[in-house]
Formats: sequence, C-alpha cells, structure tokens
Amino acid sequence: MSGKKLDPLETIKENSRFLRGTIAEGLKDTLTGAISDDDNKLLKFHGSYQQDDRDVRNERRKKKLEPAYQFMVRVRIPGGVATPEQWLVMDELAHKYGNGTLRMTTRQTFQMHGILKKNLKQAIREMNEALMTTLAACGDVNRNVMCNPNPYQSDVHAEVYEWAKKTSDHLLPRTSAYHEIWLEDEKIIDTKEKNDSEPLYGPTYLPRKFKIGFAVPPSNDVDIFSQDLGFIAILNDGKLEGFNVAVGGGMGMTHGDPKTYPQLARIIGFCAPNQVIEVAEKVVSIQRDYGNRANRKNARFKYTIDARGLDWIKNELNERLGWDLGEARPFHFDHNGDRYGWIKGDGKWHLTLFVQSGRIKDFDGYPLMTGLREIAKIHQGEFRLTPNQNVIISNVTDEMKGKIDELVEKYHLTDGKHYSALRRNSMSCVAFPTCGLAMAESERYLPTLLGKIEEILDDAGLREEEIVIRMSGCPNGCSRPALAEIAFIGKAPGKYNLYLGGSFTGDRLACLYRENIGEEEILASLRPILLQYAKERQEGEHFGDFVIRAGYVEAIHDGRDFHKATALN
Ligand code: SRM
Ligand code: SF4
Repeated sequence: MSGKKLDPLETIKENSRFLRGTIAEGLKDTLTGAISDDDNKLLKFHGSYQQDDRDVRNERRKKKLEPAYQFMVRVRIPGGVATPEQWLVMDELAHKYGNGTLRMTTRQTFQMHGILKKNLKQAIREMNEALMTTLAACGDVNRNVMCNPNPYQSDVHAEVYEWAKKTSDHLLPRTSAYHEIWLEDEKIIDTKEKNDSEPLYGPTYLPRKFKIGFAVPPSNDVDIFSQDLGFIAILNDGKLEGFNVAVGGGMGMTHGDPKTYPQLARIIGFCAPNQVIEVAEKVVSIQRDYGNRANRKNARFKYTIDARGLDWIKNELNERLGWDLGEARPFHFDHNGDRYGWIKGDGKWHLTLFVQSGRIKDFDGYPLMTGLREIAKIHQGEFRLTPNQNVIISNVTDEMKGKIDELVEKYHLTDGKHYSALRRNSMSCVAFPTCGLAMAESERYLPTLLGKIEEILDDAGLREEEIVIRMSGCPNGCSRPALAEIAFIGKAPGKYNLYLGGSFTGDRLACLYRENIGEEEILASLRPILLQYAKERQEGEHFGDFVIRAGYVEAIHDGRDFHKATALN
C-alpha cells in the first residue's frame, strides 16, 4: 500500500482504541438522536448502524428538524440457529425498543430496526443476556458465518455447523470495548483498555467486511460462490471427509464503474475438517495484509485476489499454513433455494416456513409474528434461519408435531406451497425506508411485482416452475441478485436494471439484459421470454440456462466479464 493515501476510515480505526472512539459519550448526549460520524463508522463493528426514516426525511427537512435518527441492530448467530427463548427475546425487544417487526437477513440472522439512541444500550444488553452478541455483526471483520441449516442430513449437518460456529468464535474481535460500552453499568477506564490487543486483526482490523459460508451439497443455499471464503463439505459414504476451499466471491459493485463487479468464489483446494479454522485464520490474515486500504471500493478480498491471481493466493496460503491444501474433490450442487414443508430426519421433524423477504410482522389476515411467537412458547427444538430469509421450526418430536401444525393453521402460517414456485424462490433486501444506500424499493415492492409476473406464469403454465428471482435496491447486492436467474438491481425510484442468466445452483453470474426500466417494461421484457421458455425448454432445463441457450444473454463465469457481457437481443 506504500505511496497510496489511506482511506480516512483506516485512521479512525487506528485511533479508536480498539473500537471505542467516543461511542459511550455519544450515547449519553441527549441533544441529538445521532452520534458523531466517526463513531457511526465504529458502531458498525458493534453490530449497529445509525439510520434515519427515509419516508419522512424530506418532510422533516422542510420543518428544519433533524432526520428521524434511529438505529438498526444486527445479532450474530452462526448458521442461523436460535433457541425458542432467543426468539421470544428478539420478539419482545422488537416491540419494546424497535419498530415492532423483525427481519431475518440473507445471512441467517436477526435485524431489528427503529431503535432510538436512548434505548440502544439497553436493547443490545438484553440481546447479550439472551446470549446473542452483536459484536462483529457488521464492520471490517469477519461477519456472521453462514451454514446450511437443513437438519435432514443430520450427522454431517451437525458436524459442519460445529465447524461454522468454531470458525465464527475464532475470528471474533478480542477488544474489551464491546463489553465496556454495552454491558458495564459505568464505563470504567481501567487496565482492560491498556491490555487490549487484536492478535489476528491488529488495531486497524480488516480493510473491508469479510464473509464466510459452509455449504453441504447438494444444497448451495448459502450461495457459497458469493462468499469471501467458502467451505464446501465433501462427503464420503455419509461421512464428512473435509472441505473444498473457495475464495474471493462477492456481490457488491457500483453502477457504471467497471473496476467494481460481482465475482464468484473459486475453488483452490481441499482441507480436512480439523484444518478449517487454521485455513480461515490464514486466509483472513492474507486479506488483512494485502487488502486495499486506500480505496474501500476495491478493498474486498475478491479484488485482492483478482489483482494478484489465483496462483499467488494458493502459494501465499500454503506458505502461511506451512502445508499445502489438497486437491479439490468432486461435489455436486443441485439448487440454492430452500425446500419447504415438513421433513423427517434423525427421528425428528423439521418444518420450513415461507417468510416473504424475511420480514416478521403481523400482516392483515396473516399474523406471522404472533404465530411464530406462539410456536416459540411451546417449541422445544430450535429455530433455524435459512440463507433465503425463511425459517425452519426444527427438531420437533412426533408428539409436538400436531401442536405446531395447529398453530401453523391457526395463524395462517405457510410452507409456501400455495404460492408460485417463483415466489418461493424469491429474495429481496431491505432497501427503503431504513437503508441509507437504497436507490429503489426492494422488500416493499417485490411482492407486488411478483404478483404481476405470476400472471404471466399462469398464462405460460409455469406456476410450479422453480425460478430463482431476487431484487436489491442498489448494486450492493444484499439479496445476492447477481446469482439469480432473474434479478433486479435498483437504479432510481421505480427503475431497475434487469439481469438474466444466473444458474439455479448459484454458480454463474447473471448478465445485464435491460437497463433502467420501470414496471411496464419489466413485464413486457419478461413476458415473451417466459412464454418461449414454456414452449421450448428442454427436459429439466432451468430458466437461467434457457435464456443463455436461446441467445438472450451471455453466460458469465468470471466477474471481470460482468460489465463487458451484454444482452444478445
Ligand atoms: Fe448488505 C450494506 C443490509 C447482506 C453487500 N447492507 C448494507 C447496509 C448496512 C447499508 C449501509 O451500509 O448503510 C444495509 C442495511 C439495510 C437496513 O436497513 O437494514 C444492508 N445486507 C443487508 C441485509 C440486512 C439485507 C437483507 O435484506 O437481509 C443483509 C444482512 C446480512 C447479515 O446478516 O449480515 C445483507 N449485504 C448482504 C449480502 C449478502 C450476503 O452477505 O450473503 C451482500 C452481498 C455479498 C457481499 O458482501 O459481497 C451485501 N451490503 C453489501 C454491500 C456491498 C459490499 C461490497 O463489497 O461492495 C454494502 C455496502 C458497503 O459495504 O459499503 C452493504
Ligand atoms: Fe440497502 Fe442496497 Fe443492501 Fe438493499 S442492496 S439493503 S438497498 S445496501
């Protein structure tokens, strides 16, 4: 990095005394609902973002009021596993301090929006009392580790989940600032701060966020190729042999900036289960040392790797490990979505419920939040948040299954089977009104758009055809749209880029098909393609494969081609 001016955030981190800044002081300032800009950046490492309600931003500006500041808090639950007690705590806190809703994120955790500054400390404290930390849920560190939550392959699943959890724990920051700011009654500047150190991260942490996922084939629900570091479980005779190691995936880009692009992680080798943590630590250390600290737009691990090449990363990693990764082993993915309804595995029942866009609230005639709360009150197993923003009521005994079913029926919860297969395979990010980066609606609009696309599907006889569709309100790609068969990425209010041609298994990037179009044009663009697909698809051919074969878009296997590839007609 020599000779290049560091991004200002590097200095903020360096001077923050291991993420303290003046957050504790800022929380006490009652004159404003906000905290300082520098503290805002540090707050992310503690799992919270300052936001404002964008629906009322203009109105408040006209009235010369400060924006309606509020905080989003994200917990960190590796693999998305939460106990019923934890579910009840999140539900209660959402009502007590948040906006009365909960959100299951695309990385299998909970988010809560709308918390006022005066309640932030207490909210985080109560989450910690329920054994859910928010530390490192955001920020330039390793984030919530994802893991296939489907318990039907139970033994291997349990084993892989344990590795995901251990990896997550191992990569947590070590600063005592978190405890001091959120969990102590009075801030005591004692020897703890002087003794703080970050053996892995160092005082400036990573150049950018870092994401790890564990997949258990044939399911690629964690979208392994979108992760900075992915571990793909390799099974032999039903036993876990180890993991293929994939590096350098990521979804974010900036519209019109070809130096930024979504990228697929690439497989560089194989390791045994007990080598996972060491591999993860060394990979993170490489990004710590080589990631771009001058330009945050080019700082993700994918750019570090693409700048130097795959051979470089393999050699650097082998050198740091002191041993060589093995040859990658064969594996096969057959989907990246969720499988709904009841399944039996390991003598227990597991029910995957559909939750549109991961938003948990009581809708008119569909009291989802109440229903899940009532289930949590009697459930003796776990809740598993899926990477597709759905929830599994997991580990249910034969005796309890009937009782859960009664509640499902009473509160009109759904396994999604009466929806179109398109809707069951949909995801959308938060976007308006809380996301400060949103350019267009996503969560609030996708359900309506789906309804209109479903009319086309009905005309084409494709209602039961599984097609992966995703929407993001901006090119950061929080719903991993670049991997979808049909994707919308927001450009401006009501305007989206339409991408086609991601694969059903999540291993190919979608290609730009139409730019900056509104609803009418979206429907007009999709209709003929869907009708043609219905008529001309080959046996078992997925929509994403068809649009490439039929010549609508190019197939993209490397993010560096993302901006070059074009619609072909
Ligand atoms: Fe994200 C930033 C929401 C998963 C790529 N993301 C944001 C922020 C915090 C906006 C901000 O920086 O001010 C959004 C907060 C919105 C809100 O009101 O809550 C936000 N991201 C989300 C969530 C909640 C979307 C959701 O609907 O579930 C997901 C939380 C995941 C979690 O539990 O940790 C979420 N974000 C993702 C994913 C998907 C994933 O990780 O599997 C991606 C693409 C993968 C990747 O990282 O490459 C993603 N988010 C981004 C980016 C682009 C990063 C980049 O490399 O350019 C940003 C912006 C940034 O970092 O500068 C961002
Ligand atoms: Fe916000 Fe953009 Fe992420 Fe959607 S994709 S949540 S609009 S940052």
